[in-house]
Amino acid sequence: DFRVEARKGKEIVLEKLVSIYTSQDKKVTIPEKHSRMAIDKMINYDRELELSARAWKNIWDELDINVAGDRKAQKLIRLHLYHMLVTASPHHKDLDAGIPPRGLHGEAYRGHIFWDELYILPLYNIHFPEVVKSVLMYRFRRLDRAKDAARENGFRGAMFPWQSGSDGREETQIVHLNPVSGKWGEDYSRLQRHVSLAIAFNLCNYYNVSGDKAFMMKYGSEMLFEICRFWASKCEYDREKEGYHISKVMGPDEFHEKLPGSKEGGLTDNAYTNVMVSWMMSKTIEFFEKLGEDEKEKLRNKYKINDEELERWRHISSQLLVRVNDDGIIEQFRGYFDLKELDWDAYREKYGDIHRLDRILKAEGKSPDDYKLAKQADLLMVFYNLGFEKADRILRKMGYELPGDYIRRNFDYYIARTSHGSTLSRLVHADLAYRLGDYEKAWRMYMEALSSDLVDIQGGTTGEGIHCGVMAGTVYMVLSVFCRLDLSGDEPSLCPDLPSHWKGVKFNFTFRDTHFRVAIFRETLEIIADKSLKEKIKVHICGEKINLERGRIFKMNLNK
Ligand code: IFM
Repeated sequence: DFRVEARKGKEIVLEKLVSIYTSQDKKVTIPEKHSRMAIDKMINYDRELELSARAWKNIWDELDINVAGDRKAQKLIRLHLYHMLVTASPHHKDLDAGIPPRGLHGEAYRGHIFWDELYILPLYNIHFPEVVKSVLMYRFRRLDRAKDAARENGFRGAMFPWQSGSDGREETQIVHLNPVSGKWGEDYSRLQRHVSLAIAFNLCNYYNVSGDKAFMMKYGSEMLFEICRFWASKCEYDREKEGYHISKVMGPDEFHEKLPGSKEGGLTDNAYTNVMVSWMMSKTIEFFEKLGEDEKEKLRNKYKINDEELERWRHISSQLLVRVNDDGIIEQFRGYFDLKELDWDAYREKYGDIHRLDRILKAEGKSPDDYKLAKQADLLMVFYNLGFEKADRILRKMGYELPGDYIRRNFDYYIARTSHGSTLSRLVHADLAYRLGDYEKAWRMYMEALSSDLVDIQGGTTGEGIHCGVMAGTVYMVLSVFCRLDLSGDEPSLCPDLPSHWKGVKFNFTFRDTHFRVAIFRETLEIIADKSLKEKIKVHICGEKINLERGRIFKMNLNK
């Protein structure tokens, strides 16, 4: 209650200053005490605003991407950056929290953590690796729960949950309400065991970009080993085919939960899962082999890793089975090729918006399991995650000889059968279409992805929270696809391929403790390593190896 002497015509201003602390923050033991202390230190609203603006500027100056020649894309990229920053920023580095798919903006999925960090963390890796480390530590703290889950289900290693909350147990729903029919149905989505592959993928990316070996020795390696152990125990050897099957899983395409008519959930040899398991096992072996002898010894003793187990992972990694037809199309899962084709035009004509075809079909008394259709990219995620060359290497290592244009063929085949029922889907297809040189299609899909939350593309889901995967992914795509920034090797590499109407892009990134500023124009590229422990820094620009001198701008003509 305030008692104020009021006078006619004289304005009265009340300022309310609030301070919030949480016991989830490791540095905070008594939240109320911290809040009171903070309030006591506050002078007034204007001063707080000034401090806040300053803190924002420091973060923003690092993260901003400046696009010349496309006001709409620029605004949307900044909108996405803003919403990602209010969800996770360096201020959160000491929190025991993952990044929920719908940010801190709404209640969809009850704040559960899924695999969406796979799309989100690349952006944080290059600016705020401490945030990535903290998100990976959130998983590490729940590793024991994942080990229990593996054990309870008859496996070894660690089986991370598809959807989880603070205690790390599996919290995915087992029934699903179809708003089209008003009926409840079974939900097998917890069989998306590929969530642990996303964790392994994020671990490997973090390690490569940050070079944080101490983290890997103490935490990351255990997670990688336990995830490998889980998958090794899930593989079944087929003597006849001389290869390994993985069954009872779902891929990222949530429309397919089981084979037609089956009473049991899960599919066999989901190509995305099998290829990513192969990738992960070889990556884990590579990580181990690159360590020094002392380090290896430490991990051998601590985690009981021996040559026999490494050999088994090597064997599995080269013998996982997928099926490829005569046209070079990799089957999404065993049995997909036998499914019925859907009359897409008829459904579009009848329903208009068919992005949730699963609900439409179920309401008609049919099952999406019976058709060749997908909610979102599944097999194609392999190429999104690993890039064309690495994915190709893995497939060849697994023993598959594919036609020269098989990526294009698989892209055309699967995109024609995808309804984009997840906002993540357009992002992935836009990325691949651009890399394949399908610029018009790519740009259309990119702009749809970039506008997802602005226009509430799914007709109502934005109100339940923004979509972090597509937000962070569309921002990172500017760097990874339009500028071809590749940080998967030992040195950064760039080779711009800007959208034809863009005049230029400026951005920053950090790779293994060296901070870079980049300005790309239609004809030239400028790069400077402005902060580094090294004096000479190697980068690759359009195939050319460049030795940068710390603090000196390097200019390159892109028309050479
Ligand atoms: O993780 C995603 C999934 O891939 C598609 N459905 C929504 C989930 C949460 O964003």
